[in-house]
Amino acid sequence: MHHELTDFLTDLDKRGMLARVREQVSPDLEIAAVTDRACKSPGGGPALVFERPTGFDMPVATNVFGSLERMCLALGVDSLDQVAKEIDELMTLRMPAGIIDAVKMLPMMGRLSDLMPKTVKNAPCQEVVRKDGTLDEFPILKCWPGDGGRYITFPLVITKDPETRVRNVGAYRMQVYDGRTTGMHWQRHKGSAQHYRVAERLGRRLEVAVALSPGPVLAYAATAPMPEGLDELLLAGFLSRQRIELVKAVTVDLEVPASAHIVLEGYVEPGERRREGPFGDHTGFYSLAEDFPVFHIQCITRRRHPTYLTTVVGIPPQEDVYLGKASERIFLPMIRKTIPEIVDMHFPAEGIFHNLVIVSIDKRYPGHARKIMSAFWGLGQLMFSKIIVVVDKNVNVQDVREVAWIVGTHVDPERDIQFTRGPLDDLENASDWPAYGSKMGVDATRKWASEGFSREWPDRIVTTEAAGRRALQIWDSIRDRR
Ligand SMILES: Cc1cc2nc3c(=O)[nH]c(=O)nc-3n(C[C@H](O)[C@H](O)[C@H](O)COP(=O)(O)O)c2cc1C
Ligand SMILES: [Mn+2]
Repeated sequence: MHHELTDFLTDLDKRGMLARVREQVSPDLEIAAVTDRACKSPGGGPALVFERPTGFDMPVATNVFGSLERMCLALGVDSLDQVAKEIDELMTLRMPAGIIDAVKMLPMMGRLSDLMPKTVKNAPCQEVVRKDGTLDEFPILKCWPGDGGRYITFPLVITKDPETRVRNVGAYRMQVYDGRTTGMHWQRHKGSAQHYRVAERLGRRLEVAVALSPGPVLAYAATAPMPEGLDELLLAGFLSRQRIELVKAVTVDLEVPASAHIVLEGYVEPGERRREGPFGDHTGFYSLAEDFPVFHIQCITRRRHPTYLTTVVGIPPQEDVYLGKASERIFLPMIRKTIPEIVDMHFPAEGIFHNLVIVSIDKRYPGHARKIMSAFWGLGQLMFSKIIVVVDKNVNVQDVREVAWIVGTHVDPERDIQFTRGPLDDLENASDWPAYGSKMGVDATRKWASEGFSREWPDRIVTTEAAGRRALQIWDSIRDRR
C-alpha cells in the first residue's frame, strides 16, 4: 500500500488504471468536463493526471479514487469487506481466556498501538515555506459554468477544539476569493463547524491548516463520517497499518500530514461571513449561494514539485460515489455495534448518500423496522437520511431492482410509511427551510400478525432444489448446442 500520492499514481499507472493527459487542458471548466466524461464511462473510467494544465506547470490529478478497484488499492485491501472485517475484529476484542487466546490477540493489539499519529521533525510538505505564498500558483479548478468561482474541492481541513484540543479532519470545499482568502464551507453539523462555534463563543480566532494532495488513505479519512470527537487520523492510522506521520505547522499550533504536497496555514475570524457559492454540487444541482466563514492564509508550505489532487462533483456517478462506498462498508460494523440487527445497508449513487438509504434487518419484534428508522435518524451523519427503506434480511439491498420489487410488493403505503421532521443535510434543496424538514421511512419488511396483519403473507416463488439442479444441467446443454 502507498502512503504518498505520487507513489500511488505511479502504481496506478503501472496497472493501467491511470491516463496521463499530455494535451493542454484548462483548469477553467475543461479539466472538469474531461473528468466528468471519465466518471460516466463504464467502471468509472481511469484516474487522470493532467500534465499541462493551461497556465501552470503543476500536474492536476482527478478521479484517483473513482472505481471500486482503485478505492481498494488506496486502502491496501482486496475488498472493502476485508476492511470491514478487520474493524469488526478490532471492536470485538474479548478478554483472553488463556495464554493461547492472549497470543492470538497480539496482532490486533499491534494494530491498536498503530492508531496514534506520530510527529516527525522534517517533512516533504515543508520543503518550500512561503509566508507570502498565494493560491495563484496552484491550478485550482472552476468546474461548472454556474460556479461562483474556483474551488478547492478536496482539502483536508484540520482544526482543534479550542477547549479540549481534540483534532478534527474534514473535507470541506473552499471557494477562492483571492490569493490569500477563501471560503470555508464546513456545514453546521460538521466537526470543524463545532470547533468554530466554540471559538466564536470564546471570541477567538480558530487556527486552521489545510493539507492538499495527502497520501490516499488520508484523503479518504477526511471524508469519513467519524463520530464527533474522534480524530479521523486514528482511522487513517488503522487503515494505513502504520502511524500517520505529522509535522508541526510553521505558523499555527497544529500538526499537518507529512505526506501532503501542499499545506495552507491560516485562521478563521469569529463573526466573519462571506457569500459562498453557487457551486455545482454532488447532488447534480447547483448549491445556492449562502454565507459561510472565511479562511485567511498566512503561510503556504509545499514540496518542491507538488501534484495538485482534486475531485469533480456533479451529476452522479462521480468519484465521491466510491469514497461513499468505502464509508458504507467501513462503518457498517461500527453501526452494528449499537444496532446489531442490521444485516446490510446500501446508499445507491443516485441517492447522493442520504437521500435514499436501504437497510436490511433481522426482524425480531413488532415495529422493528421503525426502531431502525429512529436509530438511523439519531446516529451521527445518518441523521441526514431523507428516505429510509427497511427490508428483511433475505433481501439483497445492494440490488436496487430487487429492492424496488420488494417495496412494490410489501408496502401498504398508508400503513407502512412513517414521516418525521428533523435536521437535514445542508445541501438539501427541496425542504422549505435550510437543513430542516421532513423525512420518510418505508417499512418494506414482511408484516406480522403482531403488527396487525391478519391475512396470510404469500411465499416467494422458488422451485425445489432437485428441479433447480435439473434446470442447470438442461440449461447447460441448451447453451452448448447454440
Ligand atoms: C469531495 C467531497 C467534498 C465535500 N465537501 C464538503 C463541504 O464543502 N462541506 C461539508 O460540510 N462537507 C463536505 N463533504 C462531506 C464531509 O467531508 C463529510 O461529511 C465528513 O464526514 C466531514 O467530517 P466531519 O464529520 O469531521 O465534519 C465533502 C465530501 C467529499 C467527498
Ligand atoms: Mn470529524
